[in-house]
This record gives sequence, structure tokens and C-alpha cells, in this order.
Amino acid sequence: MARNVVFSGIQPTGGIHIGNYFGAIKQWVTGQDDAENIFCLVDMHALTVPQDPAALRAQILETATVLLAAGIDPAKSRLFVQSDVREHGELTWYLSCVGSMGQLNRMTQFKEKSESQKGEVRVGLFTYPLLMAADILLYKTTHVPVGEDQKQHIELTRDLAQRFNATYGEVFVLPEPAIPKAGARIMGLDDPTVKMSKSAPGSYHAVRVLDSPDQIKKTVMSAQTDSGRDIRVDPARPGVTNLLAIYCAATGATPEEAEAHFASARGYGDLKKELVEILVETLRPLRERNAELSADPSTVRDILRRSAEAITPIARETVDAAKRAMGVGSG
Ligand code: ATP
Ligand code: LTN
Repeated sequence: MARNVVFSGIQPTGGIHIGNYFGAIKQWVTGQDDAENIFCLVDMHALTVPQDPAALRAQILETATVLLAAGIDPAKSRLFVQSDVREHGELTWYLSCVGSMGQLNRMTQFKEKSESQKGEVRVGLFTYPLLMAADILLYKTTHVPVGEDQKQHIELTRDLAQRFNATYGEVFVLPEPAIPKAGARIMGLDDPTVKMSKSAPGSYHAVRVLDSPDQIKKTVMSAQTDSGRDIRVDPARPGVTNLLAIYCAATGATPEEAEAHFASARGYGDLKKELVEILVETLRPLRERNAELSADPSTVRDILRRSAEAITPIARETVDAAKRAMGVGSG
């Protein structure tokens, strides 16, 4: 039987947080033995909003290092930088001649991100999902492990692949989203009504995977909760519900088990204290390994370069097949 192909991406925009970790990265690490795995630092996606070139360059290497520290194993998975494989940009053009403005207009991430942009909204922010579809379709991906917020983009990818195949013949494989049961949508600790995000301001918004134990404690203890005491999952109380979601993602407990565990707690303080301990211990090995790997950036660069070289032929073959099907090129 053909092996599954897992592909996923992360923007190298700094400060990886527990939403990224529980929503995506943890699945990438634990699934490595079951499929062909390709993980991508999507630097071209990062350019859809303003970036400082020197900071972006540094963050590409930092993000790669964190992923390796989290357990991405170069013997089992390819880890590469999107702009190192030219075919990503190339296929995006062909997909932009298949997808419609109406399809892109329905993307909720564009609506949210374009509203938060002061001044001009870049064309790339609007066409962002076409580049993401190209990322996925280039490698005949079968599964895409992501957080809940990316589900709509994967549905669009399937629509584009289906449209292309129906018009030009079978070239693309239709991918499935793989969204975890727990941790698929972690909310901000300073505001549990917004998704935890790398780019959100505020030092108590997110627990970053490289935070010190002291910083984790400060952020979790200051998390916004309401004035109640009951530790229950309740949509009307998003703060405590979010803390329970983080507890479940970190321990593997179901929401019912988590509620039972905290049934005799004296208030939110007990839940927060326990969560601090759990997060400190969960993230400790990652932080320690990151410190070792950061001392050796040339090894990390080598992994990125070799991965890009290894996967380029797959990407080339897909673009050539798409071009042939569409009738472009000198033949
Ligand atoms: P940015 O704020 O820079 O847009 P982000 O925090 O949304 O970044 P991405 O690099 O866009 O992070 O996403 C990487 C992966 O992490 C994706 O699979 C995404 O679904 C997942 N993810 C991001 N935020 C969360 C969250 N709050 N909860 C669960 N998963 C998340
Ligand atoms: N759009 C994603 C990042 C991303 C991605 C991908 C995820 C870019 N290309 C391909 C999965 C597959 C995000 O903003 N989190």
C-alpha cells in the first residue's frame, strides 16, 4: 500500500507558542513513523505582512531549531524553507488561473488579517491560500496536520485540486486535514475570545515554548478568568474553558476527566498552579535541546539545505505534469 504523505507548514514569524505546539507541532512529531513527512518554514507566506529582513532571516533559523528541538527527526522527516524550492511560487501561478476571486473572498483568515493591517493590504495576503495550496499539492500530500484555523484553507486546496483535475485530467491528490482532538484552538491568555497568535502584542498573551519557568508562571497566573469558582467547560466562561483545553492538550485527559480531576479544587488558582507545573515539565526538554542546537547553526542549515534538495524532484515532477495538462511550455 502507498504510504501516506504528511505535509505541514509554519510561518517563521518568531515566538512559537503552545497553540502552535499543541495544535500542530506535537502531531508532526508523534506521527513521524507512520508516513513520509515534509515540514516547511513558509517564509514566502510571512512576507504577506511587513517584515524586517534581518529579523526574518534570523527567525527562519530559530524556528527550524525549535522544530528540531521539539523532536522533528531529520532521519524521518524533511524540514525545509519554502523559498528554497522555486516550484512553490511557480505552481501558485497556475493555481491562480484555476481558483476564483469569489473563493478567496470567502476566506475568514484574510478578513481578520486584512482588518488588522494598518495602511495597505498586500495582494499576497489575498492570494495567500493559493500559495498554501501549492505547498500541499506539490508533494501529493494525503494528510495535513494543522490547528482548527487552517481547516478552511485545506478545504479550498481540495476544491482547487478537484477543479483542476476535472478540467485538465488527474494531476493532484486530494489532501485531508488532520486536526487534533485537544488543543486545536488555544485562545489568548490575556483575552480568551481571540486565538493565541505569534504576532499578537502583549507579554501575557501567550506561553512561548522557549519561555523560562518563571515567565510561564507569570503568564499563566495572570490569565484572564471570570469571577466564578467552578472548574467546568462552559462556553459562557471562555477563560477557564481555555485553561482546561490547555490542560487536556498537555495531559491527554478528556474534558470530563479534567473536570473530575478539579472537582474538589478551591478555585481557579489551583487549576493555574497545576497548569504551570505541567507546562514547565512538558516544555523543559524542548528548551534544553534548543539551547544545545542553537550552538550549532551550521548543522541546522545543512538539514534545511539537504531537505530542499531531496524534495525538489518531487515538486518539479508535479509542476511539469500540471504544465503538460494545461498545455503550456515548449513541450
Ligand atoms: P501568526 O500570528 O504569525 O499568523 P500563528 O500563531 O497563527 O502565526 P502559524 O505559523 O500561522 O501561527 O501556524 C502554525 C500552525 O499552528 C498551524 O497549523 C496553525 O493552525 C497552528 N496554530 C496557530 N495558532 C494556533 C492556536 N491558537 N491553537 C491551535 N493551533 C494553532
Ligand atoms: N497557512 C498556515 C501555514 C501554512 C501551511 C501550509 C500549513 C502554509 N502552507 C501548508 C499546512 C500546509 C498558517 O498560517 N498557519
